Amino acid sequence: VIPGWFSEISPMWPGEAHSLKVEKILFQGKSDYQNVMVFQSSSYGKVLVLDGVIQLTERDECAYQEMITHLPLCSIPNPKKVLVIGGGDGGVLREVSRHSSIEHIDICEIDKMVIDVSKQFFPDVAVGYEDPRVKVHIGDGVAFLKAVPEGTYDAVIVDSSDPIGPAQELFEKPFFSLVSKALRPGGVVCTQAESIWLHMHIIEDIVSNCRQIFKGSVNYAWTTVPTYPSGVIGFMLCSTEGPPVDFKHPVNAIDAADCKSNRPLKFYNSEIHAAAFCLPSFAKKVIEAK
Ligand code: AAT
Repeated sequence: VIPGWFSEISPMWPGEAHSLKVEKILFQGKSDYQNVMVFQSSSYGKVLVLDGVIQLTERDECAYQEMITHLPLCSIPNPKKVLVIGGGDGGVLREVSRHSSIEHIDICEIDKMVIDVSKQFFPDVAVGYEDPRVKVHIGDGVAFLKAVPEGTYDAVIVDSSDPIGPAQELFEKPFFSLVSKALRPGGVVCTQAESIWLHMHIIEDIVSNCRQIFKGSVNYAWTTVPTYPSGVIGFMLCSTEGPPVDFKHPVNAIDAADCKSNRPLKFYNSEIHAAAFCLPSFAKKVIEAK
């Protein structure tokens, strides 16, 4: 460990640790679920860390939040009802809000401290909470889904932390089953699905579970996020049986009217949407074989 630097050390990426130079620690706390820390870095702006793992930095959060949101929402016409699981920082809410067809957004985040800290230190991310269509539920995503009537949502976005800690169940088969029941026919889910460089075994399991559960389509997409382990992160995108969804050809492009605020999209566009589904050969072999 280098003095004055934050190093992201975890058994989920043994033998490597990305480091950021720390200017100042702004917050340190312990919630019922995890250690929460915010620091000012010298090159990526403020950084939110949970149990030693980077959740977002001001500089590159756009890549993750825009992709995890618009990959699913631009793949279906007129999304109206959306559920976000995790995502306590509010960034996914901010992105969902851009879609003018949206009528209602539920968010189920387990840790209220993440929401409070984000409102205090990341106002440009937590701005998502200002949308009156948002309804906040504090609790576990699995328990929340158990109480959701069948066919409620057009889309579910699972912005979850890694499967060590409170998010473990969000990577397991029963969870995907609950998600599929909560979706309408032809509804879509997009879940945080780790890195093709580090976690092919986890991805393999997710893909094989999803192929059993989602009778529409099952796809893997990925993007670059420099401060996530290995610099890339992927998403599992699936649809339920019903009107077919072709994720690779977005039908609901975000237009200028959806970015009417002074917050234009920084990362997402229709070309990068289609490109996100192109996989390196080593990953394609495993994912398509499942
Ligand atoms: N948008 C920032 C990225 C995240 S945040 C993940 C969120 O999921 C956290 O706020 C965490 O408290 C919440 N969470 C974890 N488990 C649950 C659960 N069971 N139910 C509801 N919310 C939960 C993801 C960063 C990815 C990091 C990649 N290395």
